[in-house]
Amino acid sequence: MDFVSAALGGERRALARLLSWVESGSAAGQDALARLFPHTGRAHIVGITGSPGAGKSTLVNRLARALRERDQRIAVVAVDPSSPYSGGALLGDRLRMRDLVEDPGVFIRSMASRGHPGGIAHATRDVVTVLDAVGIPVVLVETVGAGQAQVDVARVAHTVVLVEAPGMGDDIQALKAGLMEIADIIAVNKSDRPEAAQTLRALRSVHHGIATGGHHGASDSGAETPSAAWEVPIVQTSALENRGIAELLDAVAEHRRYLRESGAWEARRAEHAHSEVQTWLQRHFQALLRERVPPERIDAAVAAVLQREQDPASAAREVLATLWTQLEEMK
Ligand SMILES: Nc1nc2c(ncn2[C@@H]2O[C@H](COP(=O)(O)OP(=O)(O)OP(=O)(O)O)[C@@H](O)[C@H]2O)c(=O)[nH]1
Ligand SMILES: [Mg+2]
Repeated sequence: MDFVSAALGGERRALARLLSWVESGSAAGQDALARLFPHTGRAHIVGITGSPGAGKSTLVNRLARALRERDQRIAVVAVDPSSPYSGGALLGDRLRMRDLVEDPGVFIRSMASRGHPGGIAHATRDVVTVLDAVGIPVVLVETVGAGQAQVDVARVAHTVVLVEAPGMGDDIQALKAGLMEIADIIAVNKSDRPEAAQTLRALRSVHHGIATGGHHGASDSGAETPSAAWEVPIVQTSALENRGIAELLDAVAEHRRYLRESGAWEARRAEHAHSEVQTWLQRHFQALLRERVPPERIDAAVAAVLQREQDPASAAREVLATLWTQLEEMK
């Protein structure tokens, strides 16, 4: 069976199979990605990031439902550190997403946060590529609650929604984590709680003065940041009480329009492409090392360093020289 054609034809099982291949970094996954790539470029990728417990999953659940009411097909990708298994079950149980899981217009994928060659951001990118290729117009990507993955979502998403919530002390957690810089939209969730007013004030004062528009622009891809500025909107939501969801979706749609009209969409594509090519270069190179340099050669280098016969950088350079020699001989 040709899973790529089947998935492109809308078969969910074939899609699930492709995603598993891609996630595990298998050769079959890489072949599938190569065939799917020409079909990509249409989906709007929306990253949902923020502090642990801010309500990202609850909000994603609400957004997914609201999008379905607008008759949009969607996919949800949730990076779940506790999930060794990828699939909808865990998410379905915990978030009462069962009716969403059963909805043929919704595709839910829960990814483990570990065990991906190239890292989780890269694996997420590949998963999103597949979902984009099969024609799903909106993909919501929820990051894990903490760490670099929160920031890395900007490497995948066109639009980053930063979810903040009251009750995490007076200081804004996201500032420390470097999240404020990547936010295109800020959602102050749990606005049903009285302390939310304080969080909102704090965010407004902090946010005032932060450069807008070029927040993803600190890239090394050389892509021009668009001149037109984007004013980061702060939207109050209560995922619990299902309030502010339409406003948040409007802000997301507005940001998409902005990206398209300002040229920022293409700039962001260039950043993503740059980061992807870099990651693949590293992956290919590591594979080459693994395949071409025997482990004993590396052990010998380590031994030389332990004996203080050689410093680590020189030892590594010599290992590399062995690889070059091999490649020369292959010619
Ligand atoms: N009061 C209130 N509670 C909320 C709201 N949204 C989520 N919660 C609660 O906050 C807790 C955490 O919600 P999650 O949606 O799991 O938060 P999360 O950001 O996905 O958490 P991690 O993925 O673990 O980082 C749960 O107990 C939710 O019921 C809200 O709008 N108001
Ligand atoms: Mg969550």
